[in-house]
Amino acid sequence: MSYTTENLRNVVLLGHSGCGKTTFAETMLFESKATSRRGSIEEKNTISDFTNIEMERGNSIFSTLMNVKWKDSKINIIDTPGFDDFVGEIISSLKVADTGVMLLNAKSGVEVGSEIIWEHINKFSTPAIIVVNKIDDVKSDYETTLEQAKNRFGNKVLPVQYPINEGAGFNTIVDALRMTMYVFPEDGGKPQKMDIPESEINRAQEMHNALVEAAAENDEGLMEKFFDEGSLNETELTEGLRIALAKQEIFPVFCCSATRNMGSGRIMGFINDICPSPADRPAANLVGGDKLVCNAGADTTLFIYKTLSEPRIGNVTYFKVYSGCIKPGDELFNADTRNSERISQLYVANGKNRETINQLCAGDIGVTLKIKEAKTNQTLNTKGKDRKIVPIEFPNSRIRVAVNPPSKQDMEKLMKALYQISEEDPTLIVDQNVALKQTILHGQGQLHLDITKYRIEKVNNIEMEFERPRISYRETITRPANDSYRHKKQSGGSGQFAEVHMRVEPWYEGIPDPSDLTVRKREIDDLPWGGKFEFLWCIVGGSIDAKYINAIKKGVLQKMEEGPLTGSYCQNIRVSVYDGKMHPVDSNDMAFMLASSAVFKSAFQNSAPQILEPIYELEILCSDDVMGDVMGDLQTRRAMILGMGAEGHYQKINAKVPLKELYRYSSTLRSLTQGRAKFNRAFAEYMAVTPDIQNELSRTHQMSMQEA
Ligand SMILES: Nc1nc2c(ncn2[C@@H]2O[C@H](COP(=O)(O)OP(=O)(O)O)[C@@H](O)[C@H]2O)c(=O)[nH]1
Ligand SMILES: [Mg+2]
Repeated sequence: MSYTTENLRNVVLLGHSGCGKTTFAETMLFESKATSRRGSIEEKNTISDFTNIEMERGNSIFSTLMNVKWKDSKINIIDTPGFDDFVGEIISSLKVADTGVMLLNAKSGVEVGSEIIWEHINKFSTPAIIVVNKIDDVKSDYETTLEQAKNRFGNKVLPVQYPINEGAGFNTIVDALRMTMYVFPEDGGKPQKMDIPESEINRAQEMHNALVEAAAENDEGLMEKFFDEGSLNETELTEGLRIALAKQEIFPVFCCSATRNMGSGRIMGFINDICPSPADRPAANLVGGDKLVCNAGADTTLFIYKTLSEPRIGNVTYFKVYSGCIKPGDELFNADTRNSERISQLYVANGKNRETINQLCAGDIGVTLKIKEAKTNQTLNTKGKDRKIVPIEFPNSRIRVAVNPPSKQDMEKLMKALYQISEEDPTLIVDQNVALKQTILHGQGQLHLDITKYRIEKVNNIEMEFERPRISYRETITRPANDSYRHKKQSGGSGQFAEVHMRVEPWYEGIPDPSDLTVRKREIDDLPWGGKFEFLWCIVGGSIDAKYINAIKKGVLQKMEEGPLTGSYCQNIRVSVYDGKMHPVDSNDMAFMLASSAVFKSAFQNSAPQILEPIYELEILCSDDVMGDVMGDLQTRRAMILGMGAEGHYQKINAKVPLKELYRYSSTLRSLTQGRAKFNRAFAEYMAVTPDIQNELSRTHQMSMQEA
């Protein structure tokens, strides 16, 4: 059966790893009768963590789509992994969700992961509710968790419920919105509704009043009514909360025990009554600035937020319908690849279980198989429409490692598998780096890379080793030098002859022409590896024919691709060719190329060459108590501190650090701070290395050249 847009609710389960998201999804599925038995993490039989790797590790790695029917609604549920290493799965799920369900662990309160995820919720402006889970735990502390949530997420955090008897004996929740007390049977499920006892009535009433006020505050009509009559009726209260929640003016808080199956029914009821349908959300942004309203009656637009390759099935494509409806057999047009795609099968999913469906309408989330080429972030439209939903922006990578198969024969297989994974996971970047002669994997954290290795080994059956990645250095010069070289070869019949005189200089923006030379021709190249190369042809009197210009330039560029010091790319150099000699018979392009390479190399070595290393800018956020350790560690990494100061509840440090010193930084930071820090990094610039590092690098290079 197909649901209308108004009856759809798309929720994403978010929270620090281990707070109970996957278990909560399990209780929602069971309570809504989407499943007939409740699985658990311990028994490795949850609907959401269905891949072998998730079962083996006992936590989520991929986002999983599920759906339940509750009252009038179809609730699409996306469970996400909690670790920041899998941020790609978190933000792609947030892209298509209309409500965030933020789970907190009642025994540990607001954790680092919770704060990181809350920032993502804010960035997406997603309305959110908070569920405090594990109320049955002996160490559960609802009050403290609620206080921390208010403290960290702001005073728009408003409790709807509180537990009466948290801990091992937990079975009762007071609901201040309904002004009802729920008492759960031994094994959870449907609670008995009771009057709130005398002893709790004041506290419940106070919470109720706060909710009424929040409901009235965000709508003028309701505000007037509230002032006139001092209260709101149930319909008005619901309406007011709906408005406030959609505007992120309230973040209501609920209680739950996912393992005991207590509390999820009421939360689904709230999602049905008050959380926004896709039609209640702002229109989607299109590339180019236009907006797309979620309207089932309009032309069809789908957006792919995730793909996964399943054994024996092939590509599984997850999408949200942003406009119109979709039926099996529909022919769509891919706005990114310009290809036509036939949607032959249409499904809704509960983890790995798929059920065919004959239509999905605007706002709904579904699955299709076997579409040809479509990838994450692409938009499919009715023929004739060219809409592109603004793509998900995946973050920069934070860690890199070189990979190798144990034997060369396996390289091709390994590459194929890695490219396959990186297609499903846009936060994993595979770079077959010619300059470094290594294959570099860029990812979000050590766990991210370790999981990738594990997948390659277990799923693809290919051994893979991690290796320290080489650094992409650059070479340049710091003072001018003149030099000349004569290439002469007499071998039997025809010989080879070319002589080139050349000046090399450091190039900089606005460098004046040489005062002692006449520039006849000028070429400035943006080098593919960054920096500039300026080439001046200053031959007067025809000592070298102009037909050799290209060969001479090519000779220089060849050397610039493999610098004399370390074999790295050279940059920001000006070359002026001002004299030379040619031979009427023996001169040719090859001879001039060889002469030019040779003279460039020797001139380069006489112009105080300098090795440059890549510098990254780091932004580190950490809690106060670990600030000292983080700073101390940075000091050992040749870091230049650019600034530090408080940002919200974090301390923020900005620093520039050489890439060489960032090897395994993500793991070090995690263990140094017990996870209470996170960082982002981006390439900043190339900077000169110190003389001792330069000596060491050139020596190592010379040695490796001799070995080779
Ligand atoms: N006591 C208790 N344990 C829970 C509850 N919910 C989940 N757990 C346990 O917490 C662990 C992590 O749960 P999981 O659902 O994988 O958390 P996720 O990482 O957020 O998906 C598992 O061992 C669960 O059995 C709960 O409500 N109470
Ligand atoms: Mg999970």
